[in-house]
Amino acid sequence: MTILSVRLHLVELPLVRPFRTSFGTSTTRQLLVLRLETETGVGWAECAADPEPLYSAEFLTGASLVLRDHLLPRLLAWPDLDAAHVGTALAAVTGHPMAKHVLETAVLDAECRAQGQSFGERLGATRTHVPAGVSVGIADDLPALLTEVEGYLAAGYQRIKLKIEPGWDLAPVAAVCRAFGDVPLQVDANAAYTAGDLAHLARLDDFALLLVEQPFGEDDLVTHARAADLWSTPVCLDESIGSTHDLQTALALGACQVVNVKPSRVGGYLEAVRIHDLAVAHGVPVWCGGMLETGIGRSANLALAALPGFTLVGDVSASRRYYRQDLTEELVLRDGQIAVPTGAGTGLEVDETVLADLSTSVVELVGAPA
Ligand code: OSB
Ligand code: MG
Repeated sequence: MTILSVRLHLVELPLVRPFRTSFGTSTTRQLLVLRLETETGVGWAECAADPEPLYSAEFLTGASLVLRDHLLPRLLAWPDLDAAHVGTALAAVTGHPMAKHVLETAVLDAECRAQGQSFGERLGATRTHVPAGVSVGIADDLPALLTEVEGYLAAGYQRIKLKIEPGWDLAPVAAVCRAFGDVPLQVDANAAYTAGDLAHLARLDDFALLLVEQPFGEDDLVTHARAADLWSTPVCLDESIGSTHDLQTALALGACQVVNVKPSRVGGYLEAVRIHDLAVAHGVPVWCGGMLETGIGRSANLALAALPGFTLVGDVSASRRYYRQDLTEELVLRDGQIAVPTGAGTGLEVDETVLADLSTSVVELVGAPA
């Protein structure tokens, strides 16, 4: 395919409620939306990088610069471009998986739309619906947390994930267990703890959690391996797994028993499928994580989460959990599940009027301005 134009929108969407994690609080989601036009049609993707490099090293301004100055020129220079070769075309650039992800996904979307193939078909989905879980931010106090969790359970969410940090860990877990009995529950620390907290966090074993996600630093596989040995709660990695190679290392060290597969963190859906395949080969269950995506990214996450190795409930929630107005038609929760879109590409249409309204800047990186 030939790339005719590339447009980058900087978008700011209000969140329905602030989302607080151990690394910060967001009241809006700022993201990049990329529209790519080829001779066979259009593809869309969103970049998950945040305004600040807190979750990982990438951030919005950095991602747009590396896209413009280092990634796009390599993509444009690649002969006979197709989605399967985007990774190879960009491989000389070190790091920047979220920026690479947005380019590969837009090419993949354009390719699938042109071929009339859905993301689910392309990636190997075997389910038509995906059970939905929800990631619950750190609350102001325990009553506020219980009210929020109660609302999600009433809506039908099948699994609750609580964000934790030092000072907000055992008490919220105990409170949710006391209030809601044996609701499937897990926690995510976003790397907020250190090896000195191994004994403290071992007390989570009393609550029969599904897993504890990324308690320690991104590069601290050794402490994760000690935790996996010491705790009965399974250890899940998020930030530490940037590639299939990282997963090989983590498995060799015994640093995780479960993996959160987040397409943006690993450079795209094709690498996410390879991670899924490796995990399945090792008998390691995986689930699909998220980055508060709009319908553009979440529709594709649904297709990935419908692969057979995704045996645990993921963080792909309905549009309303995040936004009053999504950038696509709404993804809805029905009987605790969300339907995997069946249309070509990601299967959802971008509402270009809403997109234009919520864009704080629009740059034409390739091709003539509209
Ligand atoms: O660590 O999984 C995470 C959101 C933003 C950044 C990191 C994480 C998250 C979530 C929310 O937990 C997942 C979602 O609902 O998209
Ligand atoms: Mg996480």
